[in-house]
Amino acid sequence: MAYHKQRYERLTFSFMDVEQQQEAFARPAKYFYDTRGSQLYEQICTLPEYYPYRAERDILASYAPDIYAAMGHLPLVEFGSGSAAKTCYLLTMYEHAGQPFLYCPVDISRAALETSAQQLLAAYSHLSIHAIHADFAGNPGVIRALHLEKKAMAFFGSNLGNLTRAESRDFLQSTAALMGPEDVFLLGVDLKKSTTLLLPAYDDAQGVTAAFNLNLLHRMNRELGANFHVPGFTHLALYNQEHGRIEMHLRSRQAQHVAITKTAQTIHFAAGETIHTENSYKYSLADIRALGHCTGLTLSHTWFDRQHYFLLGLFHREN
Ligand code: AVI
Repeated sequence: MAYHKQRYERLTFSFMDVEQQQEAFARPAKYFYDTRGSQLYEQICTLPEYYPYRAERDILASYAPDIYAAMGHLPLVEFGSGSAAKTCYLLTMYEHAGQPFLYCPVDISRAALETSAQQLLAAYSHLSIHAIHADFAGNPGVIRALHLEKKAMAFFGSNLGNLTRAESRDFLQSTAALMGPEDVFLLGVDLKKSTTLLLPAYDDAQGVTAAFNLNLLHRMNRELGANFHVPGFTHLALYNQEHGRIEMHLRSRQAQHVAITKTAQTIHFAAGETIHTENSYKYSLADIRALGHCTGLTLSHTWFDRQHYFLLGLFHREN
């Protein structure tokens, strides 16, 4: 893979060539996250119904010393780092150790990488950053550019949940292939639970998740020259028991035609027909252990929030 590099004091940036970035997934979650979609997702994370963000943050806030001790003082690579708000709990442990440390955020948003790098370098005097601007989703191997001998890798936010079971296996398998015997992988996973908790988390009273879902239609109108009449669709969230996943759909209120200029298509929707926009898979502890096992990873440590809504699991490579 070809990378461009820029170096500053304590900060290195690597940019992966855009044409080498893969479009590996059938329903890539990334299309939700244009500027408006990213703002709406930030808002979702503050909603009373959306427990996953708070639950994972609470685990990090409560157990950061234990997690850091189990990981060791290894360079920390984070997939989908965003604002790195939760990662700070771990970075603070590294800083308190009083030794130099390296943080390698990987993100699709260059703006998020630049902003967070500036803030982190100002906050932590022992920190150096090597940021990678890349679409890592289908390809965790983008981090080979870092040439790290040993490393800890982290994937927070239950982002694994937006991949199908097969894609999750591929992601973990590719991650395991990057790991040496002393490397570790810290994974945040949303646990299976009652639908009385799950459904409101994806269909909140203020309608923020609905706006996040409907934003896809605004985006298609803008970027693909589509003519979706957005009020002609409603947000639908359901739990698919068989697959163990929340599904988000957009349901057509009436029979209608939509033209998409860029793809030269006209699509007919029957009344009540839905566009399936997102999956958010939920896992049990046994599912996660099994997923690790079939991808060559052993789950060596687990941490839960007080309500057992969410799990942070630490994996080692199986020998
Ligand atoms: C980013 N991802 C883990 C969120 C989730 O819970 O699946 C995306 C989301 N979709 C609706 N609300 C939040």
